Amino acid sequence: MIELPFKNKLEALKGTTGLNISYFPDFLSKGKSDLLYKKFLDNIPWQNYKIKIFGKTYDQPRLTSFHSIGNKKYNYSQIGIKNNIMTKDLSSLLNKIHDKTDYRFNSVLLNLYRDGMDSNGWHSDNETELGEDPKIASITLGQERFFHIKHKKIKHLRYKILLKHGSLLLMGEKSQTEWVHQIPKTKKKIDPRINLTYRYIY
Ligand SMILES: O=C(O)CCC(=O)C(=O)O
Repeated sequence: MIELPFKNKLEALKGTTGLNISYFPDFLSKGKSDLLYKKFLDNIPWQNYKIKIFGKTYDQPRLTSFHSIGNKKYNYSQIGIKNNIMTKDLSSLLNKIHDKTDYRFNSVLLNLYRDGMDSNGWHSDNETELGEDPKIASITLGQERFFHIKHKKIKHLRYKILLKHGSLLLMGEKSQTEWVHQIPKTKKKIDPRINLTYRYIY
């Protein structure tokens, strides 16, 4: 697996791999990132949803919370996720993302990875309500963790990026239709990480 950014030239990869992502390591200042991390840790209504795999029920290996403008329904992983309001902090991050890209978003799914055993398995964000070619804006706060991305069909196209505190990762065209991503577990003793994935729900 090749670690990105590869000499900081993510753009150069587009032509060869078709991987349409952009990474902004310093999207938020250290002060703002520290503040939001603490606020979200204390105030987001984190919930541990259950998932069914082959008929058996398990706790999801992370806590989550979904927020949207205008009470959008999201059938995320079929876990019956509750809709919460878009708070001031979540909206101001949304505006900051909109300043950086032409992609548009109206909702956000937050994940709290409590330790290295919390994770997010290989998947793409491709629920019907996200439309035909979903784009995702992903902000990391707290512990840096590796993000893996691999092509669904071309085996050697596998990359990883260490997502920094205060960073933004934009996943563009075809990133969900042709690629899958994950946050793997780690045995290292690590701090919690909060991730916000902004999405557009139709
Ligand atoms: O935590 C991350 O960076 C990725 C989150 C993710 O893949 C998801 O919520 O679908």
